[in-house]
Amino acid sequence: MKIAILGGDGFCGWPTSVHLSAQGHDIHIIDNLSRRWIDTELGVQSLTPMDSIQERCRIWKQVSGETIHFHLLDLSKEFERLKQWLATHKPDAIVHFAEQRAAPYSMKSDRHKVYTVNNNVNATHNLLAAVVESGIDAHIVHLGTMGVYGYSSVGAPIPEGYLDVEIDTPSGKKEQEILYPTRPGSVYHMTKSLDQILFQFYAQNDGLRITDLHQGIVWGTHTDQTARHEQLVNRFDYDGDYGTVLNRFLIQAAIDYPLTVHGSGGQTRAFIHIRDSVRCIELALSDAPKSGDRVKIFNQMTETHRVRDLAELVAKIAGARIAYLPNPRKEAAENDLIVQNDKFLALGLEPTTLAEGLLSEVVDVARKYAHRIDRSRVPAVSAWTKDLAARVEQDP
Ligand code: NAD
Ligand code: USQ
Repeated sequence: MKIAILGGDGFCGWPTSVHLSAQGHDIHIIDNLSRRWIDTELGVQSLTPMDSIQERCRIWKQVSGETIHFHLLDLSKEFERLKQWLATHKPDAIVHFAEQRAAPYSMKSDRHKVYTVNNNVNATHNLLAAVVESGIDAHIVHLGTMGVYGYSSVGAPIPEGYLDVEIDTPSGKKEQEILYPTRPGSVYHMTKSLDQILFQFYAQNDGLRITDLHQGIVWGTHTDQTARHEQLVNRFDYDGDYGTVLNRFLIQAAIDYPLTVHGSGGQTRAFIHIRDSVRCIELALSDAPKSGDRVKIFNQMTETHRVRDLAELVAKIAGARIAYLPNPRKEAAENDLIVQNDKFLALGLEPTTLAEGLLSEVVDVARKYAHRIDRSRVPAVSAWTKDLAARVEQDP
């Protein structure tokens, strides 16, 4: 297939690009490199030394013999160029990763809220409108998030996208299928909830073929393909805005920094290793909906864990200390989370569990690159409200 990977320079996009290229697909990365600019804005860098996207593609050609094409394009601002690109290249499938994905970054200030909404909602809507206008029949696979549901599973598993509800009407009870209700906990997660409505509309109105993958927190670094050459290494964010919780704990342990648990650490979240994330995208591409189908929704996660349990596990493996800090986020102090993920298991996913992957990740990656860590960038200082900001700043 000819596959456009929107956001293919990012943490999930790059390993997906090389994985699909290795399988013989014709890969075209579209990215505006905004994530690299945000590193500059925040004064941080990936734990792993990342080459430019052009250099990564050159090394990939050398290692694999396959070509990955790169196109510099801003999805949220360059609608006409996007439309022309689609009409000219006619991809069979489009994988859409190209959004601002950090909840703390989206809550940093009013400017960051506005940027995140403008960037994410316009990127998704521009893509959908451009696919309709160019008349192509590409299967769109979008990376959504488990967080749209707000982690309140009311004791029942979160289903894969849809819920059957019974409604009282004057003529008696009627059954209706609805999108599982969203309750996002950050401006970033809110944009993913809005994306869902855009997808529902374009599938129903224009017959677009869309799969929405509600992904949990991705951990790990390498996949089989990124491990083939030092210069193909994946990015690894550890700072207080972009670093996700388990990857942060791993590098904190490597530099003897007390593990930064927010509040009591009673938050339960869904997780998936980057290797499984890449494989799920391959599986979703092979199982495309037909035109006229409702949006196909998968829960893309393999395990759930409580944050303090993760901290205790990393502390045990790596001998780290744990610090329980005031939580800069407005979120439930404790929650349960049960998630259905039967669809990917049925398609053949064999999950990498924390138990297997964790030790090598600590040793191979976190310790190898520990000298690149700026300790001053580790604290998470982006607060959800002004009240919480005052508490975080007072934290010694
Ligand atoms: P990332 O920030 O590393 O990558 C996103 C890429 O998209 C970057 O290369 C960025 O430059 C590009 N981009 C952003 N806006 C763009 C625009 N307007 N035009 C063109 N390119 C643009 O993020 P990631 O961790 O790779 O996440 C990818 C997707 O997966 C996101 O949509 C995210 O919401 C979703 N997701 C990520 C995780 C995770 O733990 N990393 C978990 C669940 C879902
Ligand atoms: N947390 C800590 N200590 C830290 C960092 C985080 O205790 O140092 C806690 C947070 O308070 C939160 C939980 O860990 O309760 C998860 O935080 P996170 O930053 O790892 O994940 P999150 O903000 O939810 O966002 C990440 C990705 C996002 C993706 C989402 C999947 O950045 O793109 O959509 O995971 S999910 O959480 O399932 O919505």
